[in-house]
Amino acid sequence: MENNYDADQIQILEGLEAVRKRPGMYIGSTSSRGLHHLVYEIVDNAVDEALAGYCKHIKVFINEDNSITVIDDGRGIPIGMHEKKGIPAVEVVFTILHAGGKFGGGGYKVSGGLHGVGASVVNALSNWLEVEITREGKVYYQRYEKGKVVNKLKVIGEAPIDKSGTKVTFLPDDTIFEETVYDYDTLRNRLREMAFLTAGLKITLTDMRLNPPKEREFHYEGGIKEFVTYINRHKDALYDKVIYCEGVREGVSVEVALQHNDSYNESTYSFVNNITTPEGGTHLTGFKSAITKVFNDYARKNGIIKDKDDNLSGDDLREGLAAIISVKISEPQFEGQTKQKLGNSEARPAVESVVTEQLTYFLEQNPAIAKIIVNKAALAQRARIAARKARDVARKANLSDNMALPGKLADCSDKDPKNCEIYLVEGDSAGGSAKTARSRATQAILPLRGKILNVEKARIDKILGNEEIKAMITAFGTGIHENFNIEKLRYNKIIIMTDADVDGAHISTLLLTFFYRFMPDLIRKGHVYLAQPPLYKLEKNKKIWYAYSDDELNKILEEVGRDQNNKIQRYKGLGEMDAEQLWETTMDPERRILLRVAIDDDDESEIDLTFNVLMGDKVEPRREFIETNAKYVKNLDV
Ligand code: 28G
Repeated sequence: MENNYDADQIQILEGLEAVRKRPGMYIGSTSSRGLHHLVYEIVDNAVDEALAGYCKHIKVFINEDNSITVIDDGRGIPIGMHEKKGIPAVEVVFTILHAGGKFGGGGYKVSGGLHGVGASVVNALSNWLEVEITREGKVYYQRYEKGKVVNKLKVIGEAPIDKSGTKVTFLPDDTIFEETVYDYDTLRNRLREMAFLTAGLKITLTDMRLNPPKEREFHYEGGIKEFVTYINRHKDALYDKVIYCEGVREGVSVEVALQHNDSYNESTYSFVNNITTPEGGTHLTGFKSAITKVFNDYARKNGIIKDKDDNLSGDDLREGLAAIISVKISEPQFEGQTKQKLGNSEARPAVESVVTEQLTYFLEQNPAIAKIIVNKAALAQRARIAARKARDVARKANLSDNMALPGKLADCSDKDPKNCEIYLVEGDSAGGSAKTARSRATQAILPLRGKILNVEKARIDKILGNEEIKAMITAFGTGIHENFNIEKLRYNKIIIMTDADVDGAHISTLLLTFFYRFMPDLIRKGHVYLAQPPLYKLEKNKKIWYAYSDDELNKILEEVGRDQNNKIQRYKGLGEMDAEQLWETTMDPERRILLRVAIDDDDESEIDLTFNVLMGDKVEPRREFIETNAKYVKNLDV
């Protein structure tokens, strides 16, 4: 990126009042998202100073009052008089709305860019903002309120001559933002991403609202190579090395890192100027075509494929791929509804050229790795052909109106989906009790036998051939993937009912993974629930209590007294309850507890990772998710 700053490039557009009138134009929204955006604007400026080669460490603090402090050890924002404006440069940075490279057509903010741009927007939307600059042996200070200067820039102290940097503290304006409480995890995730994207830069985040304060440090000497290792951290990589390519073509700087794992899903994330582009664009297209071309050329040159018809498709080659594509462009153009797709035509050949050259070289140097990747793609190719057949069968089934419902399903009699719910029950015996217990009019029961297929670990042909999965698809009625239609959903609630043990939790997550991958709108629209069977039954003097946790059992015992008349039964599974008990404790809409499964759409990519983690081979992280990740499971007061 450009190193030196050209003052003439700054165009003065309008006053900060415009920002306060229409904040959405500048930061997208005034919701929690916009609130967090303020931090990214300030941190971006510090990161630019790091990219310029002068800043090594950025510290971010969430203060007790939900103000934010950012400190960098860069050169310090210049304090000299700005020629045209006759005020110190730092004051220009914080009080004048810049065009810079940041505001594209219509004034919408479209990208990260050059120094100082965005700081004035943060200032305009803050109750107050204070900046402290250490430079040339002195510490300078200025304060603003709602974007307006409170005091002239003044010297407030001395500093060693070799010390420099910038410190900014601001309190978002609570008359502008709907939400003013910062979320630690949201900031942590973004700062971690920034650290991955800027090799060598150290970023620390400290939450001062806690006692003791919570601190995390992100520092990756390997940059996006380590990002790829992180994506694959709970998976089995197919080979040890992370493949890395970098270069500059026609002003576009390109960095790519990739490594395959043994799963069947692709996790490719693309960025432009450190901003994620979930809809891809020209840089991603360049990457994909390079991958396809280089591997096919390699396979043909080495006699692995001969016929033209045998070409490995891009999808085959990207099966199980984890990759980061990071480009830096001086004037990025964003397209699409949400402006999240890179449009610059020069990015495609830039990425294509860098990846083609360096990947070709890498494969020649590492024939064993080349062979592993090509073999995996060849397997994927065969599965793809089998899957197309299976999908055709599934599609035909989708089209026919009176699809045969699965034999194991005990359907309800009410035909209005609004009133209906389906219980997915672990095991035939619990399924039997549930059939007896249920309220026939509105509750359908589908017993599921044994372990559910892990859709993260199986190819599509096998998934669509699986009996339990076929039974669920036909029972729900919605179809899957691009054929999914929520209007056809036959039940308002889909309730997963498994044993209250680790195996049961595992089955639940396997089912959730299937829904998430094949019919995510079921979860998004709030149709998926987890039943909560009790863990304990306490019987005393002919009276019965059920407890759903150890804590609850202890509370009940405190109340009734701990003595020999207590008969405590620990339920190991649903099968130990008779139909009546199952009804009373877990199925009766008046008494049961249901947890609704939710996806935080703000955080989709992170969820994607979470689900990958969840369903990977390694058992430990999966259990950790089950036991601790309550975020996606919200308690419903029924
Ligand atoms: C801690 C919170 C956020 C920053 C710098 C360093 C320079 C700079 C920033 O220049 C261009 C020029 C004058 C207004 C550049 C210092 C060249 C030489 C810099 C930050 C615009 C901006 N020495 N560090 N901006 N000026 N850190 N951290 O914002 O006219 S912004």
